[in-house]
Amino acid sequence: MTAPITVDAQPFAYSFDPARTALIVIDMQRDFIEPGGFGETLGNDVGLLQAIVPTVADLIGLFRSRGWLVIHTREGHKPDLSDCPPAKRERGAPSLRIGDPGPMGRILIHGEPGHGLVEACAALPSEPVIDKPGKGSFYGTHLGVLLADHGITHLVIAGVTTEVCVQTTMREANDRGYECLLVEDATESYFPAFKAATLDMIRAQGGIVGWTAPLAALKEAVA
Ligand code: C5J
Repeated sequence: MTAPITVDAQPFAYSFDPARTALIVIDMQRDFIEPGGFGETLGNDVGLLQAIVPTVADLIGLFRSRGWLVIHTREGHKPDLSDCPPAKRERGAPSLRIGDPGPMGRILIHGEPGHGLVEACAALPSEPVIDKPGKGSFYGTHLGVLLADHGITHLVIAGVTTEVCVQTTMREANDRGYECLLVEDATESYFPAFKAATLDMIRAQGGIVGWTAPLAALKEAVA
C-alpha cells in the first residue's frame, strides 16, 4: 500500500491509495464530441462537450505522469449490429440511426472514425480500452475482471455524458463496492441542468453514489 491521498471533495473528503485506483475515461469519442456523430444526430450541440477535452486530457496526463492506471471506454456496436438491441437503434427520430453511414463513417460502429477517441484523449498502446454496447461500462464487458486483476478498489471517473454513460457506470461501480470520485470539470452533458442534477444526486444522502471534486482539488491533493 502506498500513502493514501486525500482530496477535498463533496460531500466529504475522498481518500484513495493510488496503487488501488484507476482513472476511467468514459466515451471521449468523436461520435459524441465532434459534429456529424451520434450526439449531433440526436439533435445535440456538441460544443459543450468539446469544451472539456483539454481538462480531460490534463487529468489523463496527471495519472500518466504518476504511473497510475488509466482505462478508456468506448460505446459502440459490432458492424452486424448483433449486440445492438433494436430498442436502442429504433427509439426516437435521430437524423441518422446507429449503423447508418455518416460523415465520420457508420454511426457508433467499431472501427469507424467516429467510434474512435478524440485525438487529445487517445489511449496509449499500454492502456486498456473497454468496448461497451451499453451505457454502463460493466454491462457486457470484462471491466470487472480487469479491475479485479489489478486489485482496484477506487475509481476516479471522467468523460461524457454525465447523466448517461458516466452516471450509469458510476452507479454500476458503486453497487459493486468501488469508491468512486467523479471529476466535476472533466465530465459534461449536452444539458447543463442534467449535469448539475447528476452531481447533486451522486453526492446527496452522504455520498449515496460517491464523491465529486474539481480537477484542481485532485491536483492539489497529489502535489
Ligand atoms: C450517450 C454516452 N449519451 N456516452 N452515451 O448516449 O453518454
